[in-house]
Amino acid sequence: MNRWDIFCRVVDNYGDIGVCWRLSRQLTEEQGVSVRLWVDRLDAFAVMCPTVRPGVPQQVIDGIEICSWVEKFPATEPADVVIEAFACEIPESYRAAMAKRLSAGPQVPPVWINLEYLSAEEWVDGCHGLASPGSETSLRKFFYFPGFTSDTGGLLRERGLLRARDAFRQQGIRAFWGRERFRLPSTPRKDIAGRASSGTLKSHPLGSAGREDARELRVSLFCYENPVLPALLECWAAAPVDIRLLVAPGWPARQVAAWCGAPLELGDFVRRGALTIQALPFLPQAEYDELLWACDVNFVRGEDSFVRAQWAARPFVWQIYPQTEGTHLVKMEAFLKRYLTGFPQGEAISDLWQLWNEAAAEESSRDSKDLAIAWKNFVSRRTEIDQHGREWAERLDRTGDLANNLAEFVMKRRAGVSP
Ligand code: TRH
Repeated sequence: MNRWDIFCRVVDNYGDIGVCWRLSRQLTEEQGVSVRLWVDRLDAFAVMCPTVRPGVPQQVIDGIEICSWVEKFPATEPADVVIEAFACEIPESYRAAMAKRLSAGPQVPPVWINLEYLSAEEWVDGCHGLASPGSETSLRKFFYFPGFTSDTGGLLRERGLLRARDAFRQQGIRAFWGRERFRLPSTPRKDIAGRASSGTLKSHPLGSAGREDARELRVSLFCYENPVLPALLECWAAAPVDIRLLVAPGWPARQVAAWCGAPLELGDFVRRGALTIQALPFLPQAEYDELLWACDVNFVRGEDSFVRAQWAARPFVWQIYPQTEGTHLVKMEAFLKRYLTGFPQGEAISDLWQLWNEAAAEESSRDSKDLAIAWKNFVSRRTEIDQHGREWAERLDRTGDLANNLAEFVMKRRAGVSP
């Protein structure tokens, strides 16, 4: 029961490894089990966890054995619990070794789990924990769904996360904004003055000193390609309050740079009108959490940052991972239905989210005026959304956390209890 193998294929982006890494650490630290994490792209993993050495096939980090998942899979004894993250299909030879262990007799067979993607759709409750059909006599694979109700596996949430968040807000914020990478220098490092625009480039009026107390709106940006982003940037540049935009690398930085008309490099900051843009590096997961706790509004995407924004309990805007035929929009609606229940100002959230996501899915017929209005409504309801976010996080907290629920689920399967 104590040895777990987690298999992760990095499809694209960072969500798959982000979830697997978080789960591995939580199982190790909180459940006291020993985890081997098999990853096919150590280079992608190293972006998130710089202590990972991509060329090293086996290494131990934070008590977790990180193994390179190579095509020619090495012979190895299967673990007691085998997690296939997001239907990544474990190697054939490994599966054969699991079956061998099953046929060997009195030994308890491994508990084999497919950890699914997160969805708020209603069918998830009925499918969570089911075994693959027709597998009664052989190895059974269980489908484990994260989710938002107590009939699902819940969400990943480290023990003490909400207490750490609250303590950070009380005592840590000032020091956070004073850190080198978040501090603003007194003059911009990049001159985009040549760009044809109605705005002006200025140095930040306050420089690095006193920023913690400044009454600017701080917004973090982590998104996919999004055709309405330029319209939002225009809207922020013309805003009546100062806005500081903290931009993640990759798609966010590339699109913001295109709008600025110049590359946005690490440590750069540019100012146009009311908007100050600051380019960030890819942060370690724990520091990214702090960024979400520290900002007034968070733009997040995919799965893991979306969940972290909910634990941060600050107003957030989600760009869901785009799928063909608008399937993702159905999933977003399913989430909004749960999230906005009992919140009378829900339209302030759903209007902005819909524009942010629909426009990315199709050539939007709606113009930037719609977006400016939606943003204005959203930001003017910030206090109510903030309060709602806190209540929502407390509600989610009561459904327990995924790592703990998973450990209990495994224990029951071992004891022969049916799901
Ligand atoms: O990177 P993503 O777009 O991942 C996506 C989704 O998971 C999607 O569901 C999946 O199908 C697809 O990948 C293959 O977004 P996500 O899920 O938010 O993952 C990003 C991870 O990166 C998350 O763990 C947070 C982390 N992160 C940092 O650690 N530091 C950072 O600076 C940033 C911006 C993110």
